[in-house]
Amino acid sequence: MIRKTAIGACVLLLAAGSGQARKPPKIDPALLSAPTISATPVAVTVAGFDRDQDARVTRAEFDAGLERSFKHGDANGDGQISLLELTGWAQTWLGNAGAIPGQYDFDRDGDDRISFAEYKTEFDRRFAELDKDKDGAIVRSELITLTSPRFQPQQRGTPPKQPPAEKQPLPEKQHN
Ligand SMILES: [Ca+2]
Ligand SMILES: [Ca+2]
Ligand SMILES: [Ca+2]
Repeated sequence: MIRKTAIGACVLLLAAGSGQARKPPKIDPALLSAPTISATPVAVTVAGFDRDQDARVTRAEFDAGLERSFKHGDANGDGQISLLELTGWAQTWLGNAGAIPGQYDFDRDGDDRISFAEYKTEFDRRFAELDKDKDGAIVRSELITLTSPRFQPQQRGTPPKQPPAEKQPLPEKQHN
């Protein structure tokens, strides 16, 4: 009697388990086609330059932020950010030692040191790029990045537009 009940319970558990496996959670197609909202490391840095916390970085706040972050990055205070100092600067201000902008963005004269002029040149370029409406201030909508989904959800019954890559003729194997 007891044994029978135990077996019955096992069967029920198995049934419940397999039932769950057959039904994957439904994914809202709207979520798959929605753009991904993100912020680049430099956008995070620029957002941090907002001194009066009105979520708007003015040119004056930007310039002050440049001086502050440069001085912070120049750990030994010799007026230059060395490559070693740049690693610490990137880790602190960009959130990762390998983030962009890096050595090759800043060091225009290739002397393995970043002067304040070089630092400002790169950040000035970034300011112009970020300030999309050219009003001289950077708001949050100018700091975020919208990325379109890489894979659009396919409509039912629509065949893929391109054949799989392995079935496409390779250019180097074509004969003229
Ligand atoms: Ca230094
Ligand atoms: Ca340099
Ligand atoms: Ca703006």
